[in-house]
Amino acid sequence: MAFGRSKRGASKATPAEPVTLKLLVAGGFGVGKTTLVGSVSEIKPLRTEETLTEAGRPVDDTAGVESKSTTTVAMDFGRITINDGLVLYLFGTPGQDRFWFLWDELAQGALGAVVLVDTRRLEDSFAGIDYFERRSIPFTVAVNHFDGAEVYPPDAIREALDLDAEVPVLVCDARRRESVRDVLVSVVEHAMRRAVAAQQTEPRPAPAR
Ligand SMILES: Nc1nc2c(ncn2[C@@H]2O[C@H](COP(=O)(O)OP(=O)(O)OP(=O)(O)O)[C@@H](O)[C@H]2O)c(=O)[nH]1
Ligand SMILES: [Mg+2]
Repeated sequence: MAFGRSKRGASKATPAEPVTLKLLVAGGFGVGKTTLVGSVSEIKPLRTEETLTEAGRPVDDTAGVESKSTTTVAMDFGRITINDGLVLYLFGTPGQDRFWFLWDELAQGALGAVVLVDTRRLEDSFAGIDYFERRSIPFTVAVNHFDGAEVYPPDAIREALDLDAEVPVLVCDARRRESVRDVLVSVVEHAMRRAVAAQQTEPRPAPAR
C-alpha cells in the first residue's frame, strides 16, 4: 500500500524512514484544490496555473467563481509530514473537464483521494466521486465552506451525493492548514480501515496437510 520509502535498504541502525503515501486532491472547477494543497504543503507547492481569458469564456464555466483569474492546467504538487512515520505527497487535479485525460496518469499509485465539494455546485463533484468509486480508490468528501454558502450537515451531503456509509464526509476550510490536515488524516485512516477489512475477508489459504 505504501507509495514508497525515501531510502531503500537502509541499514538497521538508522532510524526507520517514513512511509510516503500519494493522495489525490480532486473536485470540480474552482472548488479550492490548489488552495488546499498550498495551505498544507511544507515545500513550495508546484503549480501549473494559467490565466483564465476572455477567449476561454465559452469553454471555462466560471459561474459561481467569477472572481477566479487562473486555473490549473496540469496539476498541483505538495508535501506534508503528518508525523515521524508518515509523509503525504499531494497531487491536485485540474478541475475542468477538458483535462480529464490527465487523471489516469495522476491516479497511478494513489492510496486515496480527497473530493473537494462546493455545496453551491454539488453536481461538479459527481464525476470525481464516480471516478474513485469505479476504481475502488478510498476517498473522503471534504466540503470547502465558502463565505455565504449555506451550511449543510454532513449527513445531508452524504445523501445528496449518494455516498456509501463508510465514506467520511467533513466540512473544511481549504485555506486553513489544520482543517486540511484533518481531511488528509481522514483519507489515510479510511484507506487503512478499508485495507484491514479487505484482509479479513480474503479467503485464507488452505492449511497444509
Ligand atoms: N472564501 C473562500 N474562498 C476560497 C476557499 N478556498 C479557495 N477559495 C478561493 O476560491 C478560488 C478558487 O480556488 P482554487 O484553489 O484556484 O480552486 P481550484 O479547485 O484549484 O480551481 P481549478 O484548478 O481551476 O479547478 C480562489 O480565489 C481561492 O482564493 C475557501 O475555503 N473559502
Ligand atoms: Mg487548481
